[in-house]
Amino acid sequence: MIPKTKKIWMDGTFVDWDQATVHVLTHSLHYGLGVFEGIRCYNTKSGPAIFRLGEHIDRLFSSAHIFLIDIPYTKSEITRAVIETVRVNKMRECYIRPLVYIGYGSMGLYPKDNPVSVSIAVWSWGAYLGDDGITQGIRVKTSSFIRNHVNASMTRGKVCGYYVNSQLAKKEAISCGYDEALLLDTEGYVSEGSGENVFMVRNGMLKTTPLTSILEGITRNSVITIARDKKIPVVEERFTRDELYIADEAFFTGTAAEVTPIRELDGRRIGDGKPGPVTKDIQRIFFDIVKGKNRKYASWLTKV
Ligand code: PPE
Repeated sequence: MIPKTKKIWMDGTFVDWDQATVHVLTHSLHYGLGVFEGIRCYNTKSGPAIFRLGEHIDRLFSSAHIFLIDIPYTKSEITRAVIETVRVNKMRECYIRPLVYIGYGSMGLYPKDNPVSVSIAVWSWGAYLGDDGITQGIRVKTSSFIRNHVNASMTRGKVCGYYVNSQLAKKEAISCGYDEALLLDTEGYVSEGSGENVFMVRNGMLKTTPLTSILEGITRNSVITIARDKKIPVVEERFTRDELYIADEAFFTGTAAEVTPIRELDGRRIGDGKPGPVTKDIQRIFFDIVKGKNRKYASWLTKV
């Protein structure tokens, strides 16, 4: 169970956690069309700060745009509501989940005039893949399930229903004794984790998958920026699972997963089987940035 907080923002008003309910005929619940974000707020020495809030709000609206959903609020209203939700719950550090969903009205796939609703919840969420995952690295399994084709799902959108695919992969990986799944695309190239983008290090170069079949991760973008600023070459190109097997280092990125090293894939040790120097360096810089200890990237933080 996630720990309850006090209030959840629902369509402009703060509702008590236990009262934040919807009708069982809520359209999104039946057909999976809703868009959402995952954002983190970190405790810094000058108080709580939200990481790359503007980019997350932009992506929320882009997701809605792709799916022809009209969010009945402006970007600045949602931005203010996110900040306010962190504030009223007196959170110093938390995960923030804005959700845009189609409400109760008509049934059937075409939701004609059903209302579009927005909720924003916050809660404490520690390391997504465990504290040991962050420090020691995780064990990953290539999934037998394939990432949605780009013309089956619009991968620039962060859409509720897509996570059915992710859950198939995640459940399979866990049942086989692994920590996380790696999905391939429809052509057999590496795409991403169930809820993370993937990177590898080989011969001093950082490589990540191009944006075709993956979510355009904001952590991915942050890591690319950090690496380029450090003069580490970064390429965005397709690669195969066996290139990952022989990589020197690999890691996942995501808001929830942050920067999580991968120490094993499909029973093959990656590099030395522990977080490598480039991964550790990027991880350290990333955590310094989010915790407000790196002035160079101060513009990535919005004070609460
Ligand atoms: N790919 C997928 C499929 C994905 O869900 C995420 C985030 C990412 C990449 C990384 O994107 P970004 O957070 O912008 O760096 N997954 C979110 C949901 C996780 C969950 O279990 O819920 C997250 O990390 O918040």
